[in-house]
Parts: sequence; structure tokens; C-alpha cells
Amino acid sequence: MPRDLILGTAGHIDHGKTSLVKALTGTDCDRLPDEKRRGITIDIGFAQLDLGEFRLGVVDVPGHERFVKNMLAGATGIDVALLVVAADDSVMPQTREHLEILKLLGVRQGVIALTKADLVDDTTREVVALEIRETVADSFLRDASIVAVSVLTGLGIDTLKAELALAAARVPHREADASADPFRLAIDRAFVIQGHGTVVTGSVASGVSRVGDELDWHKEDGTVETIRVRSLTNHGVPVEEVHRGQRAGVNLAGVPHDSVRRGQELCTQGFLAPSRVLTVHLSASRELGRAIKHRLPIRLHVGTAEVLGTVSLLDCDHVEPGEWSLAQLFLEAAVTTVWGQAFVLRDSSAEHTLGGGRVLQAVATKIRRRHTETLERVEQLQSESLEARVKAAAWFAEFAGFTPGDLGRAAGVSPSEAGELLAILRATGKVVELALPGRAVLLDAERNAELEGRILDVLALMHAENSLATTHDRAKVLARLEYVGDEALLQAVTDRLIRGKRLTGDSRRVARADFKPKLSVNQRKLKDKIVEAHTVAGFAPPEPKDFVNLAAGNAGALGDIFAVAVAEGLLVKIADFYLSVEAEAEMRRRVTEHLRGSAGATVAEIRDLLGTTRKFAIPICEYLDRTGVTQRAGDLRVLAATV
Ligand SMILES: Nc1nc2c(ncn2[C@@H]2O[C@H](COP(=O)(O)OP(=O)(O)OP(=O)(O)O)[C@@H](O)[C@H]2O)c(=O)[nH]1
Ligand SMILES: [Mg+2]
Repeated sequence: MPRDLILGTAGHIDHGKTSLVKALTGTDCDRLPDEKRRGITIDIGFAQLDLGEFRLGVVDVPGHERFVKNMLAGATGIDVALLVVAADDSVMPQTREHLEILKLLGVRQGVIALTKADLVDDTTREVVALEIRETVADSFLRDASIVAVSVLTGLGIDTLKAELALAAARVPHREADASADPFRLAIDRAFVIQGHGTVVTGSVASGVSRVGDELDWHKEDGTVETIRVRSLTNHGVPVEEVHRGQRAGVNLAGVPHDSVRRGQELCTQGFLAPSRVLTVHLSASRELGRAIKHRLPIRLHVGTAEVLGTVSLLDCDHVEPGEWSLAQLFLEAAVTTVWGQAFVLRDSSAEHTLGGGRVLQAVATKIRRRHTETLERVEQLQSESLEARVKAAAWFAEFAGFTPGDLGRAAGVSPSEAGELLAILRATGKVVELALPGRAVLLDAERNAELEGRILDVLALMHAENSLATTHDRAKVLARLEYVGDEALLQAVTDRLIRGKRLTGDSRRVARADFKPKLSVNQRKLKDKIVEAHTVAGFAPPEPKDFVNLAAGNAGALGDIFAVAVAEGLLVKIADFYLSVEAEAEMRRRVTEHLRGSAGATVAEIRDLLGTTRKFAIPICEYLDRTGVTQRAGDLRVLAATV
């Protein structure tokens, strides 16, 4: 199986890029009528170059300065660059600008073609070659071969192919199993094929997609839809699957073609997430010589997307040419990116390339400028160490937590690396795994500690407010937390505190493990018996002194025991006796119902209504007056005005 890679052209207008691609592949990439008429390339074109061991998907880009935006859409994700310089024109502005863009996009391999060699003599060729060497001295092309070619005479074409194969061989393989990577394709074209519907094309940036797959389709308004891959092509040939390094045509089932555009992306479900704010490492281009100021309006090119926005420099006021800064980009439309993804910034009027850099947070919220603690975490996201990056990404995930699948996007960790790394982080206590219903969520250990602290603090407060209650209602504890987030996560943190023996309790009630309850175990057993006796006795309850014998050695604690039963909402104090909480509620219900629409009731009538004795009826009536259920009217009780 030949290895698939993407080859992209670059270079000034009219320097012979399209002609050279035709000489290499036989394909004329200028397919638009306007391109034919004007003799220039306007939008990107595609061809395929078979080099035996390698199969290169060729993206031919326009050189015109007005179409740099299209060049950028084509240059995204190329593995090998073919920089074209005409021997009769030498290095020109877009030679430099395209080279700079390739550098910013992180292209590592390439070959230089000195085109139209038939038009100049040997001396001119040598002079131009020297100029080229000088231009690329500070770039990935510093040691690249310069091959003199002519499409008229055929000079150098075979040599160029051989050099391209050598450059392709130097493109590093993904170490781990690349087919486990999430699929990702930035859309660069969308059109309709009669009888087939909407087709989009793009270079596969990672992973594999097969016919029948369901993918996420991300749109610039930040929405995402699930689509089904109806069929696939590679350079027009139907295929069952497409993989990284290939050009792909994806036929989307049931998608209207006018809603599909360049800049949108297809990916494995759940892999990408849209954001209008990115945190980035931003460099101002040295070669193109312009400072980037705080709040500068910019045009972001990332993937095949082009979005207007504003720069916020996080630790300085301007970035001079050749320097870098941490920054945030605030965008007018959503983009889908991943950690480490390269981008290019141009000025808002699309005349100059200003610089570019790498995404550090693909989904970000506003970071306060010069906020040292946060900036230190952002710096960690630039670390070479996977562990440091995951740690920082986990911290930024705040209380929402994260899953292993999020780490590709957030920290540049592939699925094959994630498992082992997370095992280490869990074992060393840097990350905590929480079991939520139906899913596991990982939480940064510091964030987890913060939540635990808040839960323990609230409970400490509740214990102090009510030192008699042995436990507190779990829902009430959580309701008092200053926490906006996933309720299920809080429950999981609470469960973990119980498992870790820092809380006691169950799914309903909790207490701090270090809280000393007022009652001993025996006293609590006695309390249960007292409550039980009150429940059975209804409206004619026993009195505390009736329990002195039963209490024996605990007789002195009877006052506390009753107080705890009241604090726990089990008994209600009426006078020198108590009712069970159920009897008290039933009593209020019966009296209210009886008095409603009646002229009033005497104590004797209320006594009979409750089936109790005068000894209890009088204090009960006074309790009802006191608590605002009834009021006196001579000898009668009537409903209180407020009832
Ligand atoms: N004599 C000579 N002319 C060439 C050669 N290669 C290209 N040309 C001519 O140069 C002109 C521009 O060639 P293109 O291939 O369209 O140039 P390009 O770089 O694709 O131009 P843009 O895409 O618009 O930037 C055409 O008229 C070609 O015929 C060559 O090797 N020798
Ligand atoms: Mg062209």
C-alpha cells in the first residue's frame, strides 16, 4: 500500500504552479471558466501524483495576492510543500508571503522548483537560485533541493519527482495506531452532483471514515448536526473508506447543499467542539514586519475557515515582529480547532499576513489580562510534557470535569496515549475519577478538593447552627453550596467523601465524620423508642418523666434526647409534652377542616375531635393560637385571620 500524503503548491502569481502540476500529473487544476479566461488560478485545484511508494494528493493554490485566502484554505494540512519560483522573475512578494504562511502552518518538508528554466541562461538561474537560498534560509526549506524545471522542454520533471519522493519519505509517521485517531476533515468545497446530492471535499487531517458512518457536521454558527456518509470518493474514484493524507469527497445524505460551506468541518462524533474564543500562542511574523497590538481587529485562518475577530494580548500591549505572546482571539463566528493546531492571522482588510501560532485552548472563556495564576496555567498548556498539559487542561475544565476523549482536543493527547497517562495521574492523586450515573467524569484534583472543601464547610456551618442534629438532609446541604454546575457531579463528590470516611451518612442524610453528636449510641436508641412511643400514642402522648425508668442511667440526658428529636424533626414540642411530627400535622389538619365555615369550636369540641382528654386539649388549643392556626373569640376558637 502506498502511503498517502498531501502536497501543496506555493508561490507568486504566474510563476508556473498550475503548469508544473499538469506536467507532473497530467491534470489541469484550473477548472473555472474565469480561470481559463484570465489565465490565472483563482481557487484551489486538485490532482493526484503517483510516486510508487507515495500517493500525493496535490492541492494547487493561486498566487494572486487577492486570493491568499484561498491559498490558506488549500495550505491547511499539507505534508509536503512545492515552492515554485520562476527563473525569469525570481523571488516576489507572494513567494515570501506563501513561504511565511507555510512556516506558520508548521509545514516541515518541501522541494523548491525553479520554473521556466527555458527562459533564462545558466548564470541567471544561478543568481535566482542564490536569491531563493537567501529567502528560505530561515525556514524549513533551508536545505531543500532547488530543481530547475521547464514544462516546455520537460527539463527536471523526473528529478523533481524523485526529490518529492525523498521529501515525502521524511514526513514522520504517526507513532501509534493512526486508525484509532478521530476522523477529521475541514471542508474546502461543496457542490451538488445530479442524482447524488451534496458532496463536500477536503483533505483528511486525521483518522478514517467509512461509508455509512455517522459524523458530526460543525457549522460556523456553532451548531452541530449528525450526518451520514452515503458514499466516498478519492480523486473521483468511489472508495469504501478514506484516511489521513487523502483527498476525500464525501456524499452527505439529506443535507441541502446551500447550507454546506468551506470552513465547516466533519469529524468523529464528539471529537470537536465549537468556540468563539480561543487561547493561543501568537507570533508576529518577522519577515513580514508588522506589530500586533492589543485589541487589533484580525482575520483568522484556521483549517479552511476564515473568521473576523479581535486579538487580546494577555501579557503585553503589542507583539513586535519576530516576538510572541499568549493571547486570546474573540471571533465573530465559531471555529472548531484542537490543541496545537496552527493558524494564520491576517489584517481585517485581508491585505497582509500578520503572523500566526498554535491553539492552546480550542474552547476557552475570557481570561483576565495579566492574571498571573491563570497565565501560569496557560503556559503549562505549551509544555512538552503531556502530563503537565493534561493537568492544566483539567484545571481549566473547572467543575465540569472531562473525559479521556476530551484530551485530544484539549491537550493533544491521542486516544492511545490517554489511558496510561490518566492511570498515572489518578494513581498520583492529580486527577480524580467520579462515577456519575451512566458515565465516568475526571476532575482535576485541586478542583475536586475545592468542591470537597465547600461541602465540608457548609456542613460545619449546619452542625454549628444545630448542634443537636446528628445528620443533615443531603439535598439541603448541596442546595446551600455556591456552585453552578452538574448536580450529579456534586452527588458523586459527596459519595466519594463518604467512601473516604470524611463524611458519614447515606443517600439521604450526611454529617461530617469529625462531628461529635450530642447523643451516645445508647441514648440514640432510647430516642428511637421515645419517638416510637409518641407515634403510637397519637394525641394523648406520654410525658418526659414517664421515661425515667426506661432511661435508667441516661435519665439525666432525657432533656437533650427530646431536644435532638425536635431538632431532627421527629417530635414537636406543644407544652410540657410532645407530639409526634405526624400527629401534630394531623391535628392541624383536623382542626382547620372542622373550623372552616363553622362559627367556632369550644375546647371540649376540639378535645372530642382529637379523641383526647382535657389535660392535652387545653395546651393544644394554646399551641394552635401561638402558632397562628387559631385565635380566641370568647369561649370559642376560630380560624386565625391569616389562615
Ligand atoms: N516558457 C515557459 N513558460 C511557462 C512554464 N511554466 C509555465 N509557463 C507559463 O507561465 C504562465 C503562468 O503559468 P501558470 O502555471 O498558470 O502559473 P501559476 O503559478 O499557476 O499562476 P497562478 O496560479 O495564477 O498564481 C503560463 O502562460 C504558462 O504557460 C515553463 O516552464 N516555461
Ligand atoms: Mg495556477
